[in-house]
Amino acid sequence: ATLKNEIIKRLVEANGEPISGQQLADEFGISRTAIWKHMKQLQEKGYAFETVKKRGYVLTATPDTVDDANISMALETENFGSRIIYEQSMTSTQAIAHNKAQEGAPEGTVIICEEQTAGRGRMMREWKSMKGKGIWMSVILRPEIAPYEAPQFTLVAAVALTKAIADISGVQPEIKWPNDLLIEGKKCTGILTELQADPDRVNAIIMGMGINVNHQPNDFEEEIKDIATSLKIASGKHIDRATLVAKILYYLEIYSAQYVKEGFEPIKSQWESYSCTIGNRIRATTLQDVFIGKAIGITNDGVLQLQLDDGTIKGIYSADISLEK
Ligand code: BTX
Repeated sequence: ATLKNEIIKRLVEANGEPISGQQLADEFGISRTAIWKHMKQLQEKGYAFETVKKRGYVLTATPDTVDDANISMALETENFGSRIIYEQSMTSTQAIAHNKAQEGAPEGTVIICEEQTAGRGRMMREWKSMKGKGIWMSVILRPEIAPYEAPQFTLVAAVALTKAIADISGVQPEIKWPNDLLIEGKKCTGILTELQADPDRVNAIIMGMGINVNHQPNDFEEEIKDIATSLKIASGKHIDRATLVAKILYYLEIYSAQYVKEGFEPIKSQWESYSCTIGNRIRATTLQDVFIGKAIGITNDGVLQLQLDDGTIKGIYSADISLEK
């Protein structure tokens, strides 16, 4: 798979200049027949080439997929995304990422697909993952942190996602604590942070991200059509998903490294500037209780600070929140 990615990358960099099969064969140290076989397989995946007589191949089209070749050619990371596991259909990228992490997959490994048949949110809720329309991916992170710090990674990912989406689509989502991105009050993105840990040490964070990208209003299932939106609906344009994936990995790599080195504080101010939660009166539904009050901030640990009507301040670690009039 990696060699095919390299071939595609080489043809993209050639920028319309034909490259001969012989030249590719020499550069990659394989036979012309082997190159030809790779080209044929790439064509089957939706890549198109023009063959300029005697002079070689020109890449003329890439498929509208999030396959590894498409993502690789847009990558600008040091390490994240150097290993990409891609399939048309998966049960849940999160489930597969858990297995791969257990088997020792390195930091920055990406699991991504066109369609999930059993995508999930928090507390085993369902996450709708329509074929070819969104980004359904999990990234394996291996930060040297204690398990209690892991929830902050949801906030780190939220900042990375917000910046990547704004860069690529031109639309700036708002962060709804803890794990949603909204555009005009509707959900375009959900984040699911899961852990593999010993009592005092994180072995892996499985960072799941679901982004509605090219859905039209009619694409949303009945259950979510009133609460969901997509980047296409918000921006009015078709978004190249592979380019967006590459941008997400770029910011995720930067911000997770910064978090490990400097802690949450430098990222917190960015998080607050994108948040639509802070300053509002909200209802927080935890597993045991409901709290109503004004969200006045998050702590350096990422805990939501809620000022209740009697003036006391309650730290909320995990909850579903909604705006309260
Ligand atoms: P959550 O529990 O905060 O939100 C789940 C809720 O969001 C659902 O109950 C439903 O109301 C609503 N919902 C479901 N699908 C969508 C959608 N496509 N758009 C908007 N709203 C929706 C949020 O959980 C975390 C979701 C993470 C999803 C990623 S996808 C890649 C990875 N693999 C996997 O199985 N999950 C993660």
